[in-house]
Amino acid sequence: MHKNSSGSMKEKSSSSSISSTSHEVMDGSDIMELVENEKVFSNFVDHKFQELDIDCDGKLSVQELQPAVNDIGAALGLPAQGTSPHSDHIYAEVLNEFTHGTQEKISKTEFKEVLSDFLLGMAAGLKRDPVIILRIDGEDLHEFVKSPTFEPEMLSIYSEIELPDGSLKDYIIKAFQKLTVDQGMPPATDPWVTSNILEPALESLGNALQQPVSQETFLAEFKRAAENVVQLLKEQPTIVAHSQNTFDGSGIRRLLSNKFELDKSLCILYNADTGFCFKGCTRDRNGKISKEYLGVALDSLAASAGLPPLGAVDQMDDIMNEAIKMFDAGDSKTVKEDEFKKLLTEILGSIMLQLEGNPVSVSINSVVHEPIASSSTLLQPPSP
Ligand SMILES: [Ca+2]
Repeated sequence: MHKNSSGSMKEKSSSSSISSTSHEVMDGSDIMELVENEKVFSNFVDHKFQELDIDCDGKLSVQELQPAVNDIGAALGLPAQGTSPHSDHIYAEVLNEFTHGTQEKISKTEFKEVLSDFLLGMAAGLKRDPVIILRIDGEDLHEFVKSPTFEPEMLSIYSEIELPDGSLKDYIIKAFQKLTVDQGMPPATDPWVTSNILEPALESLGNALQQPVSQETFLAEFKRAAENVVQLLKEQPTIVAHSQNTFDGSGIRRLLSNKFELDKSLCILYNADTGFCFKGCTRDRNGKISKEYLGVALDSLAASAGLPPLGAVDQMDDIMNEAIKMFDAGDSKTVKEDEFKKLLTEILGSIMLQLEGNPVSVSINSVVHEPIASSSTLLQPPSP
């Protein structure tokens, strides 16, 4: 597998539930090295800045910052801008970090500060939840299909599928979506996997897919489809970035137990100069803040509390929205700033208790079509 020149991918030495023979780990240590080496990082920033400063006026406009914002998005694993309101919201936040919410041009110093913050944040995230790069070439899926656990596992998946009017094809597609990289299957919902692997694999089953749905037809046709998938993966191995993130509330506990850090985080929400708090939130004539903004405020605190951004993980969205709803009760729609901060702290506390009782573990698998280190030009070392 491709390794970039700085060797940011390292062989994973510890044991892992992933059985694939070909996998590598990104743990952020190389990003850390880049940012902490003043000389190398300055050189990196100079190069990036020059590349972005199209009109050479020594400042970066909102327009000129776009490629950097897109790169950060790609490095965070977001889909392209404009494909989902959730991720667009995060792109807007990234841009806001650079421009502090204004439309003004920024200097190289400002650019360097924000870039360094992003990269360090990214490195810390990778350290906590390393990303494992898997090359899925059909071998593991082949093993799975041959193994004695194949039948019982597929029957159990079959019994979980609820498609009252579904065709045999619908059942098989659903079953592929339920397989994971552990069984050697790349995420079947990925558009590239759907059109290059899954659809051709099913097409060659032809009329067999017209049969009525039963345990027998499901097992037999799924097996044939899986064998086709093995063949297609052999011809077009798929690179998948896999990470396992556990949200257990420890990040919130750390934040809440450190008053200084907490105040600092809450302060970010409030800009003393303008009298405005975080993005888009304004106060009414009486200086009160609408409780509608609790969600946005929680989202702004997410990173420092070890939580995913709202919209990124369904199970976490449910927990966070539930907590907001719980404290959003009461008649008054607006509250004073102190009360707002208190509510926010209580929401965090409630999410913490919930996660400590029932940690949420999510497995994130995304297909990368190029070696990950070059999928974002942000992390490419400057050319000599
Ligand atoms: Ca410029």
